[in-house]
Amino acid sequence: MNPVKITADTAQEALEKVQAEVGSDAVILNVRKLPADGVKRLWAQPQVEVLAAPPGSTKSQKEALKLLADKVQQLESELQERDAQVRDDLPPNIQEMIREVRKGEEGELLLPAVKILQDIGLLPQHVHWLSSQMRHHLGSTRPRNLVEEMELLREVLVDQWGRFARKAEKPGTPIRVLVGPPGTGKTTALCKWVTQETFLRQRPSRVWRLDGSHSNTAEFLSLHGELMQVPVERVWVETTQPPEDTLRFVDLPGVSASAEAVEGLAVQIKSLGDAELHLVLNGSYELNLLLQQVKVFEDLALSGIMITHTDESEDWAKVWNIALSAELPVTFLSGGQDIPGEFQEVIPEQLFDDWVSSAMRTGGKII
Ligand SMILES: Nc1nc2c(ncn2[C@@H]2O[C@H](COP(=O)(O)OP(=O)(O)OP(=O)(O)O)[C@@H](O)[C@H]2O)c(=O)[nH]1
Ligand SMILES: [Mg+2]
Repeated sequence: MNPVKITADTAQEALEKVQAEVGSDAVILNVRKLPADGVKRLWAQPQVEVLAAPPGSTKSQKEALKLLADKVQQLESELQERDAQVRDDLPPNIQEMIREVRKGEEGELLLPAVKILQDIGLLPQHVHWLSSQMRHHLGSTRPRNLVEEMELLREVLVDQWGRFARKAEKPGTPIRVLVGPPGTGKTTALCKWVTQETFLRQRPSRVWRLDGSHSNTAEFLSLHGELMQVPVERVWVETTQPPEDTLRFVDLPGVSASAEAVEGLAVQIKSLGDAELHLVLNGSYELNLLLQQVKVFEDLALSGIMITHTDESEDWAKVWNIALSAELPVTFLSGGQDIPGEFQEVIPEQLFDDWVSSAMRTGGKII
C-alpha cells in the first residue's frame, strides 16, 4: 500500500484518522503544518498534514534506497571510465604531468620499511618496484610492526636475488672468465679466487692468461700460479684441455666500455666454448658510471658481477642497486691488493643485514 496523506484541524484528529484509515501500527513518515489558503487564512487555523504508511511498506522504501545507492555507484564508475578515456585523449605532456602527480601520491603511500631503504640509498626505480612487490606479497594482511615489515622486505629482496642467480646459472663446469673495463682489478680478483679454490677447497685449477685487443701484461698472475703450482698458460688450445674436475679460469685484458669493444670481446669469448662471465667493477666509482658500464657489458650474457675496491668504499646500497639494475647477482666482493686478502662470496641475506646495520651506525644516507 502506498503512503496515505491525511489532513486534519488538529494533530489529535489527524492521528485518529490515520489509525482509522491505515491501521493502529501505521508508520508516520512525515508531519507538517498546512497553512489555509486564499482568504480562509484570515479566520481559519492552520491544518495538520500527516503522511502515513502501513508497516510493511517501509521495507520497500529501504529497497528503493538500495536501488538508488546502486544507481549512484554505477554512475560513479561510468564517470571514472569516462575520466580515464578523457585522460587518454589528453596531449602527452599533460598525461606525463598527471603521472608525475600520481607518482607523488604513491610515494606518500610507501610502507615505512620501504621508505627507510629509500632513505639509505635504494634508487627510486627499485623503490617503486619493491613497493609493488610488497603490496603483492601482503595482499590484505599488513605486518603488525616495522620489524615484521623489514623481515618481509628482506625476504622479497633475497628471493629476487635468487631468481637472478638461477636465471644466470650455467650447467656443468663452464670456464670462468673475468671481463670488464681496464684496471678494475680483474687479475687480482682472479688470483684471489684461484687461491681460495686451491687451498680452501682443494680443487685443481688451471689458468689461461690470454691476450685480447692488446697484450695481457699481468706477469704477477704467472708468478702467483708458480707459487701455487697452478699452471698458467698463455695460449688457448681447444684440444689440450684438462680433466673434467679441473676448474678453468681465463684472464683477459680490460676493454673500454663501448659497444664496439665489447662486440670484439664477445667474439673472442665465443671461441672458448661454454663460459661463465663475471663482470668486474671497481666499487669505488660513482654508481651512475658503474650502471653505464653494466649497460654496455650486459650484451655479453653475464652470469654475475664482482665488485672490487671494497677496502676503499664500503657501500652496500650501491651493491644492491647494481644487482637490481643489472638483474644479476653480485657474486664476490674483493677488497685490497693483497692476495689472498679479502675475497668473499656474497650471501644476499648477509648483504641486506650489513646494509641496514651500517646505515644505522652512520645514522643516515650512505650514498
Ligand atoms: N685498493 C685496491 N686496489 C686494487 C684492488 N684490486 C686491484 N687493485 C689494484 O689495482 C691495480 C689494477 O689491478 P689488476 O688486477 O691488474 O686490474 P685488471 O682489471 O686486471 O687490469 P687490466 O687487466 O689492465 O684491465 C693493481 O695495482 C692492483 O693492485 C682492490 O680491491 N683494492
Ligand atoms: Mg688484468
